[in-house]
Amino acid sequence: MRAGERGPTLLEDFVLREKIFHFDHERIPERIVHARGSGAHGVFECTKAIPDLTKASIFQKKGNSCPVFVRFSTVAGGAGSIDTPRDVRGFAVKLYTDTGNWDLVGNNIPVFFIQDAMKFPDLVHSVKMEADRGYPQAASAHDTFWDFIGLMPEAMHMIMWAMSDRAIPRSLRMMEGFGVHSFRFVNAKGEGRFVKFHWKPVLGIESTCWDEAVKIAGADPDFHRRDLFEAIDAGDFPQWDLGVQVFDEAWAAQQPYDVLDATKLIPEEDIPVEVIGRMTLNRNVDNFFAETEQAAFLPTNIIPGIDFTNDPLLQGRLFSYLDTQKSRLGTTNFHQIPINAPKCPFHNFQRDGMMQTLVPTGRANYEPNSLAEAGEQGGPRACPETGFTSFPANGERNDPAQKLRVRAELFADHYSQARLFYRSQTENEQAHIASALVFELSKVQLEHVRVRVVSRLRNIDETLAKRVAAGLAISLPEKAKAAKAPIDMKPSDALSIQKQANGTLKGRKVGILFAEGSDKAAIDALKGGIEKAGGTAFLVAPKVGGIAVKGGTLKADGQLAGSPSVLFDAVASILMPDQAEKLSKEGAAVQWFMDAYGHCKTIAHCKGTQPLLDKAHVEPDEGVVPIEDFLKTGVKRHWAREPRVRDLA
Ligand code: HDE
Repeated sequence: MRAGERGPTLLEDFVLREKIFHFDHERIPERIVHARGSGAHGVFECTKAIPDLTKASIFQKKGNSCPVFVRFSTVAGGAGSIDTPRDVRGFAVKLYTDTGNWDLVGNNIPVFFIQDAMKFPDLVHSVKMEADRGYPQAASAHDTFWDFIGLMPEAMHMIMWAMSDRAIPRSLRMMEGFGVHSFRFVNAKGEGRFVKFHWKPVLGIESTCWDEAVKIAGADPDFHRRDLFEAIDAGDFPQWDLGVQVFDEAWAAQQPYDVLDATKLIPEEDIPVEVIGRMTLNRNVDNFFAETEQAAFLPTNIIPGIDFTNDPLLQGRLFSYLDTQKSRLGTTNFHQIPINAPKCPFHNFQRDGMMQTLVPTGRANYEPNSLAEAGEQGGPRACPETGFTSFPANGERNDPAQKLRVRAELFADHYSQARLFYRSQTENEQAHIASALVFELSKVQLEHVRVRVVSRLRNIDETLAKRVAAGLAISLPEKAKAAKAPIDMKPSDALSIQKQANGTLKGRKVGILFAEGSDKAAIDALKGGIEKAGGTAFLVAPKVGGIAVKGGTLKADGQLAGSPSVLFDAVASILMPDQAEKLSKEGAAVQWFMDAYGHCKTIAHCKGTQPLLDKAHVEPDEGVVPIEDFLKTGVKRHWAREPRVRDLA
């Protein structure tokens, strides 16, 4: 859209702007590793039930099946690099089971370069393009990689695999896959065993020759992606058997290597691989970006019956993948993207965030809640029978600790210090707590919620509970059962604000009210004294422009109606009687003193102010002082006054 046939393009052309705007943002950050990948959908079927080993629902019955999504990848190259470099291949499987997504994020090599997650960024930095020159792309044949490797003897086993023909596969359909780490199977009795996962290609394992791989890179950089796509398209569905090596701690303890060390494999001759399922890839993606690119694999996606071990490499991964998806997909709600969303019902109290697409109903978005007691939707509950629970005993050598979702015994004392706090307050402060509770609970509409809180107050202080119950006009409920009986601690003055009040003017703000005819010298003297003591004086008058006072003219900092006494820590007034008389018909002026009095502030005044004080019902007390005594009295709350302005019962 332009102004005239050959005129300037109009900003109004939202069609142009929206199209270009969207195009400008079509890319997301590529994966820091495994950037180049190819994905496909399929199905997994259990071919042998293993309920003795795991309670995972998918393995309970032969024939159980679930949809899967698989993404194969190279590790070092960028998203647009070639398919056939010498490299490890990623073999990431997402199984959408009926108890949630299980992501088995493995490689085509059963061991890894490093033993501990701490070294992963170093490994990846060393193999990627060199930092200054930005090359080589998708290749490990360069200084920094081999420098790092030479300094990391633990990498040598993996190097054997990476330098073997395994690292130049003929086809993605002809690669083995490995979970690499020792994972754990947990059965319904709660017994745990170690498990290593293997994917065995039905087509067998096949590799290229190095010379071939190099030539293919030029002839068809998409060799593997094309091969996978075309095979599935032609109905020639690739398949893998899922095998497991299962062993226990006693067996592990006998081995000359640590089963938690990801640079070690378990020879199949020692523990045979038992086949328990078969995966068939039978559907290409409809949209590469929406599915393959947005697929977010997380080793933390596990299901009841499968658990982690203390493998330090695995433990690091448990953090890393969640974190990386946030930066790659831009939002904590990446789970909601169709390729990542579970295909079984799921519930949680996670809410909001960028790109939220779900519209949860009801007000239950926290746990615990008792909304259901009032017939409201209370939301999901943790279910120890069907939900995920962590395997408690780590069971590994030198690790006597138990993983428990618990709090230590003494944490069960919930009341002793609440009682200490309440009992350390002055009478006024206790009254404030009681009225705050009455106010808050009076706003609560769910009767049982209100009653439950009062029943808990009885564990803190019986009089407090009684006061609140009386304030709400409800009968005192039964005392809530305390997990641990509270003890009486010695009250502490440091917990009370009032017991520490010192009357200082430092940092405090004093409002000084004046009007026509007020004594400028007295105002200046008061202001000077306040400032000298570190406070601020703020002049308030019915009008802000300069007004005639005794001794000259004076400008106010704020107009009376716009400068209520709540803005000040204390107030003072220097007024001629006729002006005070006049102001006593002025709501803002009367309220000024009424509030200051009601809020227990120091009120310093000259004699002339009296008519206004009378109108505001300001009664004499130790906080209502002649103007000359203001600096001596200081800025504090005169709590002794409070029972006269408020019912503290
Ligand atoms: Fe990964 N790895 N990794 N990794 N990994 C990623 O996650 C990481 C490791 C593997 O197709 C990243 O989503 C750390 C072992 C595959 O989307 C990142 C450590 C194994 C894929 C990440 C490891 C893998 C990734 C980058 C050491 C084989 C591709 C983008 C503690 C068992 C998944 C992403 C896909 C991807 C971190 C080690 C396999 C950065 C910190 C060992 C197949 O989170």
